[in-house]
Amino acid sequence: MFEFFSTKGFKGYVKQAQKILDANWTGRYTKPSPGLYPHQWNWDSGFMAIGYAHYNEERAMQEIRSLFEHQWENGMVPQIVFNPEALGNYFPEPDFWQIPGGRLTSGITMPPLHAIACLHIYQHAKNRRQAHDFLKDMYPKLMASHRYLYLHRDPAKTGLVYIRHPWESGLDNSPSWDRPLKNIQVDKTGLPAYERKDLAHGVPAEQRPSDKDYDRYVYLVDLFRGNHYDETEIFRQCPFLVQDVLFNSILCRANRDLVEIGKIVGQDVREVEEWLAQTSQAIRERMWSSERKQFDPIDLITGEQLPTATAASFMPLFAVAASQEQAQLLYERLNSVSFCALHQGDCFTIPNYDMAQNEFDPKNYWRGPVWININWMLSQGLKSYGYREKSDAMKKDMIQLPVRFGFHEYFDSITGKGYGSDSFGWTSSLFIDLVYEYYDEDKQALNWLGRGKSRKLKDVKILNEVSGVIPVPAEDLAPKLMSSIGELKDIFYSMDRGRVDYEAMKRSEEYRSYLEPVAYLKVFDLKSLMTREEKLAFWINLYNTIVVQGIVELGLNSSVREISNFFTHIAYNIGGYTFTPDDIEHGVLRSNARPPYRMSPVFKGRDPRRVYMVEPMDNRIHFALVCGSRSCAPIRFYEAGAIDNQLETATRNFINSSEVVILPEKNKILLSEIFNWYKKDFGHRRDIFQFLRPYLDQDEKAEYLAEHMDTIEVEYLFYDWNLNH
Ligand code: 2M8
Repeated sequence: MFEFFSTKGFKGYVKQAQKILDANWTGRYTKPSPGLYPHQWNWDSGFMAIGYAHYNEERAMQEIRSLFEHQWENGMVPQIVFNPEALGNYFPEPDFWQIPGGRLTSGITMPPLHAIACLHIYQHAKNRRQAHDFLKDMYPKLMASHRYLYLHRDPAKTGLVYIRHPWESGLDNSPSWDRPLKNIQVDKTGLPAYERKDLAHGVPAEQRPSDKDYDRYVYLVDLFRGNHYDETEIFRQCPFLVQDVLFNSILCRANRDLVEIGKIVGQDVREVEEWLAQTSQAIRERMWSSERKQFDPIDLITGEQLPTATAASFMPLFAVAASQEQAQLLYERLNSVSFCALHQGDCFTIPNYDMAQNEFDPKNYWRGPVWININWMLSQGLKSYGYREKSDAMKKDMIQLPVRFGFHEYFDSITGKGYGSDSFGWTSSLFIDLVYEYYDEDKQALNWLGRGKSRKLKDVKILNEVSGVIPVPAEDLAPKLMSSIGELKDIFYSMDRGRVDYEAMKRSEEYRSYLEPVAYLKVFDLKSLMTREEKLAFWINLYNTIVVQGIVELGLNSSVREISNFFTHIAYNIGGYTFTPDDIEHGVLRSNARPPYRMSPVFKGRDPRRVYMVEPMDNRIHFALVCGSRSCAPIRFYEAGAIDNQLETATRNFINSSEVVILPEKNKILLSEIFNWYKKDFGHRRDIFQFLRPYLDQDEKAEYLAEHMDTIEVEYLFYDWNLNH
């Protein structure tokens, strides 16, 4: 591996997304969209701040601050803060809410995303001091907002808080609310007069909630204002009280992040830890339906679960509240034709509602389309539980949907067409987050200019050097090595943040026992590898092992590029010879082909290691070598007996991941930098396309490529060198 910065990647699209946010920015907060939503929305601001955190931390903080300036005395953060200068284009506005004291807010709340957003701002801040002050300022406000929920929305102290209006769920007309809303008998004559404004902005009625829904939304608001927003009275009278899976999962995850915030600013976090423990247990135990094998909301009016098949059911993954077994069952459902399976090819993952249900509607708001915010949360959740391929496929869809179809509010899960408002805030901000997180343009640029923090190893560091006599190695050395690596990863992988705790790993007993078989390599007889398959499996596994060990031994925590000569200055002594990762990759596995952008091959002249070259080279190795960064393959153990199939799978997964994106609307294909670096192996554009074709999921994009091989424009993606934690 080596460093090279060469591509434009998503630059233009990031600019476009930033332009949308600039246009929606009011100076204090960002409107979710130019026309349809002219005020400040609660969780939208959280999502906006997450995108801003990457390039405008002032604005990210301002976004959250301005929302919390309108926090109620009881701690509630309102769903909407109205802009007095923009009144008249939305319903319902302050005249309808009639909040005591003439407040310019609505009288309900929304999923409490803000602790998550605040921690994210801090973690990405360039000005750490300022971000620390921000956290200090926000901590008591965030505490008050969670305390409000536990005090007023969980009177029975179950650990689960209730919502009292569908708008509080954020998923307004979700099929989950059909049943409880149907149970509300609305007498039209008793309903206050109102006029919907949401249909006056060019969004067709079929993409919005129905009039019947609105009657019920209004009925509930009327009840709240009639009771002057007294929570005890509302609890007594409200016909809609639901413990929602998404709301409680976000609260649970927000508690998790609030604990971290509290620790950063030196506060006693016991109260939040209790909330966290109580809510995650309640989600796991009380919301789980063992019959349907999913998490369901609980209707507090009937005391029953509300069995619906929405994407909200998967949200305990984001909360990291689901048990491993529950996560496995959720995954099976999430990765099925109901929610668009991996390699299915004729849909976008994941729609908000089960595509196999009769009521599934690919166009209608929260009743079927793909939403970027839900996918963003679920993709993180899946990654936490180790479902990296699915998580990555979702990432690819979240990036390609806005690029191909525009920065819309939601997208058709079958055709990808954008619906609802265009120039939508969180679609733009989360797109920016995804591009920065995964394609990492900025860090690339910094490193290329030599301004990144990198150091050099002076001498080659042999990682398996031990003193004393080494006994004869066990025969199954390679499997032994890999299984101990797997064990290490299992133990030190932190579920809630998706990180490997390399520090703890280094100090552990398990790590010491992993080092034992590595020492044997010194006396390993490389000639005992007879077949091509044995050689391929051995060298790929070894490459992957040395990279992981290098990361641990050198104490790297963000990128292998912290050591500028990482791939040439760590090594194993194997059978008396020194092999660096570059020797293994370019010398052995690429049959001593010249490394890209270098003058000569790694094995020069009569280098005795030449006899171990695997010839002819197999291009698929590029998708199996774990180079310790996020853009390369996930770690796997390769077996001689199965290596052909394993390499096929690795290649297919890579080619259908976010490293290869075909954009028919733009007549463009975005390709992993790997294809650019290894032109020598893959050839030029037509050869690359021919290589891709048999692996690509057979969908309309693959067809497009086949038909436009001569004209399609190629752009290479930024390579993400962040550690593949
Ligand atoms: C939608 O909801 C508002 C009411 O809150 C509406 O339809 O008027 C939802 O998608 C919600 O989740 C979102 O926060 C809001 C603004 O984007 O629009």
